[in-house]
Amino acid sequence: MNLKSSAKLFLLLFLLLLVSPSRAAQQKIKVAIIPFKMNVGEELKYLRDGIMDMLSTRLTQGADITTVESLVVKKAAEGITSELNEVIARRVGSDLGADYVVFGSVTKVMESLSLDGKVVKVQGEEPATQVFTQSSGMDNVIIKISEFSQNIQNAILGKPLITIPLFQPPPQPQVQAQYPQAEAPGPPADYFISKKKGRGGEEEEEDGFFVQTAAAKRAQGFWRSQLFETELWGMDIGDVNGDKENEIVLIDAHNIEIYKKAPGKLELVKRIEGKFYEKNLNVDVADLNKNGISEIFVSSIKDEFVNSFVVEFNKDKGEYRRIAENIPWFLKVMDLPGQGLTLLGQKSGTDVAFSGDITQFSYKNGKFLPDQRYDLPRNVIVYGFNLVDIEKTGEKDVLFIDESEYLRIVSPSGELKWKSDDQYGGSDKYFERYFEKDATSEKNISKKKIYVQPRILVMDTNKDDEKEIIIGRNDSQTGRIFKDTRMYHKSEIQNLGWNGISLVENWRTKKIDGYLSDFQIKDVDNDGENELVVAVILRYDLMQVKTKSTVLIYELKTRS
Ligand SMILES: [Ca+2]
Ligand SMILES: [Ca+2]
Ligand SMILES: [Ca+2]
Ligand SMILES: [Ca+2]
Repeated sequence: MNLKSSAKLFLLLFLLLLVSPSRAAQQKIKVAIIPFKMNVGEELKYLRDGIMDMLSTRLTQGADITTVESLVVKKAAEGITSELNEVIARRVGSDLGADYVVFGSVTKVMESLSLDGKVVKVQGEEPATQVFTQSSGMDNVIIKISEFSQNIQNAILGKPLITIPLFQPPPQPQVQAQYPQAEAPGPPADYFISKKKGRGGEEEEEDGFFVQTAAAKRAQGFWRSQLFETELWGMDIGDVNGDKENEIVLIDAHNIEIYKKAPGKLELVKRIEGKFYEKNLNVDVADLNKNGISEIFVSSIKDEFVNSFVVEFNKDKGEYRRIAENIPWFLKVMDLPGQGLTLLGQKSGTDVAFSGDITQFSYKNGKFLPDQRYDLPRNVIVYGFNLVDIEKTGEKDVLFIDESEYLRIVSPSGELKWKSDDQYGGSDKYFERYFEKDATSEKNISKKKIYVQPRILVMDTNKDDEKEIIIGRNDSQTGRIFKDTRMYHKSEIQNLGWNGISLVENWRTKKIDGYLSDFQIKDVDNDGENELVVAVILRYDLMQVKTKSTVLIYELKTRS
């Protein structure tokens, strides 16, 4: 577990402590929580207090339960000299005047955290109720602690134990929506802002405080999906089961889920569980082997090495399976000028995370094989870049987000044509790599976070036969000063066009409350028109404890 997520966990746990209600005990069930045994490394020791705090908060929520003051329990627990068991727990509970005693341990197994608890009724000789949960990886620890705490309460109240699904919509989202509800009635609001410096030929008209181009009028509102109890790290759209309708493919750090757009929600079609030791970075969907079913290209990290794979639905067997795996390339599917959808790859080097030329793959004899190399500037990475024939000369200029997150356009010969004044992209999706001694480190080995920039689209979004550039940006409250501490809380998507000397804004979405992790412009609801579809992580939803994600869908079609 890295420092950033540790700090995040701590912050969340701390905030939970703040909302812990202290009510007078009145005919309430009294519970003593004995500090858990920590079988974890030093770096996770702080978790104990956090878990204890969360336990007592959750225990008392919505139930007539009160807890014995933690310092009092601590003091009593110090007197325990032998291994804690039910008998001793009953004795301690009795001394403290408690009705129930909770004790247990937290154990780190590989990259997972195991929470083992026992709930002992002090009176009588009822056997203890065991409560157990395990996180897969360290990413879902908070959800699991929350589940564990809920189950301790359930055990005391004699209710059945529950499992909070990591990647499934809750039956009814309980969070106060930060967005208009899905299929909300009433007139659609205008969620787009546009500027006067639109592309030539666009009609401009006054509308309130903004001068809008006709393009801006195309987007009139957005729809929000249910919440997902995970961090969505990537998203793409395509017909992945061959029924001629598009599905939406979502990935979190370990799993793939396929949904279809249904009235009011995204409906789960298939969940493809991944391995906890695989860390997904990017997903693209395209039918590159031309069999009528789109493949799912997942760039993934295993033991800090690139280990990508391709999943495709097999119609005969009726199942999704990996048609290629252990691919040592970062993969990306892009719609390139003059050649259409193309699979690109880039390797990882020993001294740099992304090394070597961006290479085009072709499908031959049932295999995706590296083929033609692109001669691109050295610092161009396969993520956060695209090719665009900006001046329509037939030359493919390179558009990319540079190391400082400025957008650059570079000619094929390497000449800088344009650089943005504002920063774009911005990602806190990363993987970690160990590198041999570098100038910035005293040690022989240093660990670095490698951030993966979100996609840049180049396409005609308004059917005027001119391509636009669609790019996302995440805003940070702390700015981008601290390289390893990124706290993005708001985001937006911009549609840019080339006016002959620079890229100018046609329109942008209004600010989105959350971290933009991926987006796509495709026909997500199968009505023949493309939508702008955005995956958002609602990370600052502190009171809710759990990280949630959602998908926004913006209509782009022109309204008459
Ligand atoms: Ca389909
Ligand atoms: Ca296919
Ligand atoms: Ca256009
Ligand atoms: Ca559509």
